[in-house]
Amino acid sequence: MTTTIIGFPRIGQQRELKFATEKYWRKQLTQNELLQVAAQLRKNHWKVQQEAGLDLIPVGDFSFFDNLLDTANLLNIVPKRYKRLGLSPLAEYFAQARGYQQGEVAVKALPMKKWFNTNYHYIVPEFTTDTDIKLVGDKLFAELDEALKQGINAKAVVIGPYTLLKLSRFLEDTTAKNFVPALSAAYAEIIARLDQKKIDWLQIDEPALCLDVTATEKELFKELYTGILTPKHTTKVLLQTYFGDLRDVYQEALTLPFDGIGLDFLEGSYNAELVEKNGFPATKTLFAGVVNGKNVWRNHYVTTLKLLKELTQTIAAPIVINSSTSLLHVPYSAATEEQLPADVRQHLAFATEKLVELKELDALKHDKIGNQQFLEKNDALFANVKHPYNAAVHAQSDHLQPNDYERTPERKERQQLQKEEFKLPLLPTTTIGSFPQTRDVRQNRAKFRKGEITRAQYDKFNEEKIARIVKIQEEIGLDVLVHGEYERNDMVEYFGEKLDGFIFTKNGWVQSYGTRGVKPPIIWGDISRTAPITVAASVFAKNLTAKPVKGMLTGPVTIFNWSFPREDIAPKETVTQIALALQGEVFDLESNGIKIIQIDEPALRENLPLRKSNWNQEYLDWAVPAFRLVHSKVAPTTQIHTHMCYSEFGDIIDAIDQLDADVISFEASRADFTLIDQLAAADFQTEVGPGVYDIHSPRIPAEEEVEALIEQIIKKLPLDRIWINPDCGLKTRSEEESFASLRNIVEATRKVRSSVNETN
Ligand code: THG
Ligand code: ZN
Repeated sequence: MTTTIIGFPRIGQQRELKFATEKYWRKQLTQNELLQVAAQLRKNHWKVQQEAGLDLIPVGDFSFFDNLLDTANLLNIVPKRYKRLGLSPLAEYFAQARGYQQGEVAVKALPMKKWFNTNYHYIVPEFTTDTDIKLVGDKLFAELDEALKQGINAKAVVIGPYTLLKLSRFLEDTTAKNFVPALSAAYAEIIARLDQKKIDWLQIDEPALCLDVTATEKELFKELYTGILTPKHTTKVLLQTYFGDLRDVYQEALTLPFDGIGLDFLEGSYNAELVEKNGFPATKTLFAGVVNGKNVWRNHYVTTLKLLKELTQTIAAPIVINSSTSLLHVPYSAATEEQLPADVRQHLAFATEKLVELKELDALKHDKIGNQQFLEKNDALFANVKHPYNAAVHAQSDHLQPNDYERTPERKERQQLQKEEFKLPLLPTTTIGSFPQTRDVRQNRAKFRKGEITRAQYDKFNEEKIARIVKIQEEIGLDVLVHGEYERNDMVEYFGEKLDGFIFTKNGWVQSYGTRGVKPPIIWGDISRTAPITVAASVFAKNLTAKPVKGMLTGPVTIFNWSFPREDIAPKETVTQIALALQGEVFDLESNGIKIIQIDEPALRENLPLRKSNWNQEYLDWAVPAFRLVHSKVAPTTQIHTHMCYSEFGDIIDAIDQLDADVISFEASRADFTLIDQLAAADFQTEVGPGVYDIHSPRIPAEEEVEALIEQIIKKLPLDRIWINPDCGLKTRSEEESFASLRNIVEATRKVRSSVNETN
């Protein structure tokens, strides 16, 4: 049997690619130097895979920013406004990913979106009438040459045309259909080039086939691949799917002349049934995704071998043992996490450990003599695992009653009580919570972590920051203030660190977008809160001002979704434990006089199952109650806010309303009013703050511009249920930009208020 993976993390064990790229952006590194770093990283990563004994090694999975952007550029799908800049290919590539500004010339970046149900983001390609698809790029072929020279058994990797079309934007009345012949021709040409290089396999990634596929989309899929696979070729073509099952196009995939089909047997557990029911032709190779590319736990060999055995018994086709997804979604190696207790670390498998697992599974599959020992060792690991058990947590979660999830009185009545309580002006203004994490703030944290300053010194610095930002917010004239979140690194990592039941890596970075990464906490035991987390900072801020100060928490669903979850218990159980811990924090904030509490759920949307039919049962049915559990027992006059961003919310508006928060702020500054129209149409009951300032852009919105935007919003939504705020936290912006923008927002709001009052 053969082993392979779908892709390998590319940022480097020490995030070398991140640091080199950012240096290049700051002009501290030449293009050549950056290219050198990248080539060295590829070389190392291929070597690691080769030495681990992997048979087929992916090439083309490397990227300076994003693979979908790479694929678009390979095929000349580059909007004119970037081409017009006349830059080098690499600079033009980064201009699309990050925007470009040089003197008067400014071009915005292409939009970025969540990659399926992961925390990775892709760049959205754009098709217009003048998009001229042809194979122009050299990246894939140059990387293959590098790999071949190094003696690597390379499997070429690209993202497929179906997924490309599904994730792109179509402007100027173009549709996906317009581009089918040109795309088919271009992919066929890729295969022809690989033929010349005598590449054995081309892996075409088509995760979008695991979404719901309509009849029209099915035709699109068939048409694309009939065109691609018809010309004669010797390089074998693998249709690689992941993140779900192939139920809607399984027959079509079998019928089309693919040489291999890659199925994810973990997230797409239904795939096993598909194979069993419909068979799998002996003329194709099955790439069986059995080692989890999205979680950090060791593979349980007994279970995996059982699945592989069933497959071998059902089908006559050759089987390649594969990861279930690219390993992009897990950190590089657990071997260097020496600070973790050995009994915990032995359960972890990051990217490099997963390579070993693939090899061991392969050996076991062949029943080689002497292998029994690592099967037994692996089994013992699972037999002896001890996730910390917290009886008090179970006592609490086992006794939850329906009314623990019901807040009373109903929202309409609360809205009245809260208007009397806070006496806020019409169109109250606020921020999302974080203020810029300036260099000194990060340095202070770094010093504390290294033990260079004491806890008291660390806290004092942050208190001075809080005092300063409270004053600045008062001066700007905001109505509901925040403390600024200077004490937080990441909104999930911070809470994970304070809650019992999580473990942390030193270097477990996972790419989130471009050069940015996150270090997801790992859920290891039952979760509980041992002490107040945010109370001191919020109360400190509250005591400095007569205005209301909003307490800031990350919600249970987001903490869960942005962590690596346990697999021995259901998501519902873990998320309930997190919710109960946060409920304690909410009570403590409330009893310490914090009467407005925001519980952020930016990641609520992203873990929705890929198929709509599974949304409720598999997800919303536990996600929505978890949020409600956190806040349902507060006083009617305590105002609960939430915040969401990074996604489109149109199709889950009802679920959001059912969170039963009093106020929600949204990322909605894309200047089109889609979301606002959708909210109006759904008769949305939660008070809403649609973002009026796009914090992802360095541009400061003019007062008139914000005023015009607010005028539009108040025409569409009930006036007494609108809040005015930026569209996300200000953490990544400069203070100069943030303060100027907030001033303009507050001023614009005042103007609208007085014009509303005049007409009334
Ligand atoms: N936290 C977590 N996941 C997230 C976000 C988050 N996923 C979605 C979205 N936000 C992704 N956005 C970002 C934005 C900035 C950074 C990471 C993800 C970032 N990272 C620093 C870096 O890579 O240099 C690391 C910061 C650190 O030292 O902790 O700036 O907010 N969990
Ligand atoms: Zn946000």
